[in-house]
Amino acid sequence: MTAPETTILNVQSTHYPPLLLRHPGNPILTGKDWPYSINSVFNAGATLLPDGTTLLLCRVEDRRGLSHLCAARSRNGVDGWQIDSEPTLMPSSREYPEEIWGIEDPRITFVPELQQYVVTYTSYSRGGPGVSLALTKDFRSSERYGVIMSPDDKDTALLPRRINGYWALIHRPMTTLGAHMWISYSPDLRHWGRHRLMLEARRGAWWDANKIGLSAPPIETSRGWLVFYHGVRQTPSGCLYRLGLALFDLENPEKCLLRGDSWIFGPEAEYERRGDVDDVVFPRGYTMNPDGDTINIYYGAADCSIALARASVRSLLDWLDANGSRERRHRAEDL
Ligand code: BMA
Repeated sequence: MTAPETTILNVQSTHYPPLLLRHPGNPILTGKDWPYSINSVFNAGATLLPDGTTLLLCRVEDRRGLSHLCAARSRNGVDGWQIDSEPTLMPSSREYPEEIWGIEDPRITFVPELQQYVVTYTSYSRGGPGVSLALTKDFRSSERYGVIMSPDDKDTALLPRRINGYWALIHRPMTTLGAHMWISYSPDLRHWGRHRLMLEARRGAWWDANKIGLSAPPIETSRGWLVFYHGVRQTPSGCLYRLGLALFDLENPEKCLLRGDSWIFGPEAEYERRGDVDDVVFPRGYTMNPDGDTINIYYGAADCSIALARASVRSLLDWLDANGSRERRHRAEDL
């Protein structure tokens, strides 16, 4: 007799250190919560507003298959969500033709110098997914800059402060070299250059072989930028989206200081394993608790719902010290 699936999964998960703890109320937001008719809600950017309210800017897919963004606000970041009664940011293909097939996967960075939130998101154009940027003070109105990285490019976030006088953007262009994380710099958020390869997908059988991308925006710690990234493993039955961890130099963020070899979080719960796209955990944002250590990580589950997991920054850094290695490009064992 075969053991029930949940038993097998629970046994497996006990072999991993519980770095990210799932909230028992998961999933915390689904399409059923929406005030208007949609297909699904997932992949939300997250931030804290000045009054302590948690704001999620959610990717909402309508029943044509096209996505827009919609804000949900909650006092405790877990329940009691107040969801905008209509889309907060709609694709506007007349003004922005690159948004013809929708806008997706926002990430939010509060930038103290601008006293604004910078939202970077995927604009789905005829040429494929590109990167667009908008500024907002309140998530009610926004100033849209349009496309800042041409297709095929996605998985972006802005660092919250300038590095050596320049804004820094992490992104994931698809090139003939593969799907790796890059960083680019700009004097004004509009013109981007000095493109540098930041983190490479490994090769062969690795969990993060061939395709990786930034997850939530980097977390600034005294030791460096702590970065969650996703690895996409192709299998005969589809892709597996899992989460890994790396640390980058504070003043030279293209320099990787430590990279974990194994993934730290992967699809295990039923709502992560089964959905419109099976086996996907996809964090897009986090908020920090007043203790300065506990983070609330909001992630899309199976492209169908939004879930929450908690982690300690100190424990993540300890794990990297114990399980990470200095990143060496083209390590012989990876090729
Ligand atoms: C990625 C993005 C995400 C999505 C994921 C899994 O390429 O499109 O929006 O969650 O695939 O389908």
